[in-house]
Amino acid sequence: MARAAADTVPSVPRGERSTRGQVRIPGGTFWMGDSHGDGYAADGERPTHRVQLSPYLIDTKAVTNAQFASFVKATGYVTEAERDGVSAVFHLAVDAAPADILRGAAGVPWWLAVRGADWRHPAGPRSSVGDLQNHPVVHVSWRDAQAYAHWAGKRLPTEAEWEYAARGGLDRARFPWGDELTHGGRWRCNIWQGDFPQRNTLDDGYLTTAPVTAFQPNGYGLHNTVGNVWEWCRDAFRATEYADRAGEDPVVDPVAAEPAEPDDSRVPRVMRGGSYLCHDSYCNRYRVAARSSNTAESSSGNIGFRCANDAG
Ligand SMILES: [Ca+2]
Ligand SMILES: [Ca+2]
Ligand SMILES: [Cu+2]
Repeated sequence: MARAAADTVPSVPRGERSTRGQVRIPGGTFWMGDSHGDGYAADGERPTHRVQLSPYLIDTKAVTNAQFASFVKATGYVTEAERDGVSAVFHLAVDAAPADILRGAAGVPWWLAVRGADWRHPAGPRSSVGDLQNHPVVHVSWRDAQAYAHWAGKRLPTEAEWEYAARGGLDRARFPWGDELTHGGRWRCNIWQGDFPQRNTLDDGYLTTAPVTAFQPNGYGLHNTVGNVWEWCRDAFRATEYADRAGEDPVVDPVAAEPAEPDDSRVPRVMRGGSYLCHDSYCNRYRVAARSSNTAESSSGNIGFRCANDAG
């Protein structure tokens, strides 16, 4: 599905600046990264370091199917998954004719390439978003997310902005609400319960996406930062990013250096927050410090995004 750098996504008109659905995050300094030793070394969640951010705005919710539909209706935008004709769907969620189920991905057999899976058909051609208007849009690439933000008069958050907002004012906590995963036996986010990847007990109520306002918001009013869907951030991803910042204290408004060819579809871009597939047995990235990435052209049924804005 890789394509040449020159083959960029369709351009859309720049929208007038909009702060709709956004909350103002006051500037401040925080400890960025994993203070608990929970992370996978290869992800580069350490060293922890102090980051100082200017005030900014960020969406309290991930972009929904209804919102993305408005964007598509206004611009005629066609997503990368639609142009490719295929996207990745979790095997227990697939709703497609056998002939449309193309193959499993190497090393991650629970992901199936499904012909006709896209944002309108998140589980495959037989599915729709009719009942999922308030769920996060998925099967959107980083470049699709960029296009939406451009049109909406917003922008993607930097990785540092995402983490600071997800922390909700708590200092070095593991989750947006504190250090304990559950509270009185109740789930506070949408991840996986049971035996991954075959049996999900649905303790939290959801096999795949939950509505964007499911579960309590954090101290800044943000819903579902961890769990539900991964969220694209603006930055290019490098596992050595934090190590490279060593010596700066605090690091002020960090943004990863753009690669030589920023439009290249294969540039790895930061994703944050983990998804409904996260489970301690194989992927504990449902923590505020957790980092991951995917190439700018990639899409799947568990990647979405939320937007940010300068404080203005
Ligand atoms: Ca779940
Ligand atoms: Ca999320
Ligand atoms: Cu995960």
